[in-house]
Amino acid sequence: MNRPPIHLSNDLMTKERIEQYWEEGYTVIPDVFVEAEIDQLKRSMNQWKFMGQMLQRTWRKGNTIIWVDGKKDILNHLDPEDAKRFRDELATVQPTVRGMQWPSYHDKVMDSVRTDPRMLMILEPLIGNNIKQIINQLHWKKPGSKITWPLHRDVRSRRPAKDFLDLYTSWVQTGIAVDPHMKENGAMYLVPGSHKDVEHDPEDQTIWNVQGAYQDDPRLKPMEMNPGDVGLWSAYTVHGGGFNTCKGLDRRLYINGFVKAENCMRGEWAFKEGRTCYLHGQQAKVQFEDIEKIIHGFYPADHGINEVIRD
Ligand SMILES: O=C(O)CCC(=O)C(=O)O
Repeated sequence: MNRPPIHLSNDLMTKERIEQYWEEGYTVIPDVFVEAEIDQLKRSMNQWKFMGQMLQRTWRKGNTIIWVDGKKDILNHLDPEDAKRFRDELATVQPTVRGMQWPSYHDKVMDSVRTDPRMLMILEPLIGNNIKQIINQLHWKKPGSKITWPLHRDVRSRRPAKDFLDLYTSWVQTGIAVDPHMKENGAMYLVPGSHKDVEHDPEDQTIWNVQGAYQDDPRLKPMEMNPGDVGLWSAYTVHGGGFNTCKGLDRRLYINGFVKAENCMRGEWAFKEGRTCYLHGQQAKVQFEDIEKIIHGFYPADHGINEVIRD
């Protein structure tokens, strides 16, 4: 399988981690962000969650969207077997803030973390130093909620495929653990080596949603992390999120998806020749196709728009 040579390792992205990323489809870099930074992220995430709670339903302005799931949405986002299991339990569920995209246009803490020089140290050995970003995303998993992400490959969300050249070697997804990221509070699970199980054909929809095919795979394991650790996975690595069965501990994750700029026709700049690019001015086309037409904030459902969750 095609991959760049290992020549730029550093103390965060060691040779072993670069090797693990390409061989197993993931790696975890411990202790990238320190407690003070994680506290700032927690505060920001709490504010965005309160905003979602006030909005009560999924709301969008430009690339920024807050996903608030009602009962029907929660059921739709579950694996069909789980949807059957939880139907009664969900009868009285309140709207639940599941996630958000592009807080960084409006949040200095989020914008600084996505473009932090440590992120470049992690990314550069994999995709170079001219980097754009497609995913800037927050995930919450409220204790006891039925929020989950059935097993899938992120290639499903890199649309249209023609705008992403050589996706496998050009794309890296990163997740910063904000809370302890453990099995009990709904850690992301992944299947090491699953990026090598299939041809890298972005149009092959049979490899996108694979809960049934992989839920009993002996390789499946939680990507356990401490707050401040950064996990990486590829567009073809099977992964998804478990349930948060804790009573009190949330599971907050800050996800940033980066792409080699020359191989992508979309996205916001993160690093240009190694220099940080903060968000500024008009928003770029990322995943919202009407970015140039609709500039005001709106509830998509009121306009008959069914917002598909991207990852
Ligand atoms: O938040 C999680 O647990 C899962 C996230 C995920 O599967 C994704 O972003 O693709």
